[in-house]
Amino acid sequence: MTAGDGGAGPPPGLSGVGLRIGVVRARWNGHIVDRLAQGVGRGLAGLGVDPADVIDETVPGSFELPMGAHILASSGRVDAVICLGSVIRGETSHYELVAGQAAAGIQQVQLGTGVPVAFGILTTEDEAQALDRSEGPGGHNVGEDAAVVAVEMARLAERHRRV
Ligand code: DLZ
Repeated sequence: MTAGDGGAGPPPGLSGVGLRIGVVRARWNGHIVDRLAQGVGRGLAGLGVDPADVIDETVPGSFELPMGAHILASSGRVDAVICLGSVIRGETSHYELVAGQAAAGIQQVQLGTGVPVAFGILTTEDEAQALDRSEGPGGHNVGEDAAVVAVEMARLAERHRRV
């Protein structure tokens, strides 16, 4: 998260060392989602998450992201899940349905399972906006933001877990 994008940035000292993170990627608009996944990789690595602790899965489209997240979140194998997708209004006849159901489903999964699920889905007017929000190193990449969210929320859950 960078200044000016509305994000507050990671809390000081945030560390992902030892966390296991699930990443669910939609194959629809795969060229955009690949860029988001690269951002996730950079974000998690920057916080010390071991790549061997990242479980990667794909689903057909953003509509299936909540189900993919639910499968990983309820597996007991991950501390948080990151969902990655791209829904482009100009190219999607039922944009509101796909984007809305993905968002509502993801919230339902994290509240239902207690495992944090980060929303890394771009919902844009056109492809140019999607490219702009999934930039390479040094640029703004929503995948990188989602990595920080996943680690921060996993740590929050960990601090309040009943033993
Ligand atoms: C069908 C569809 C459409 C039109 N657009 C998108 C999109 O922009 N982004 C996305 O991730 N998925 C899209 N899909 C696919 C749906 O998410 C879903 O995979 C199918 O409707 C099958 O359930």
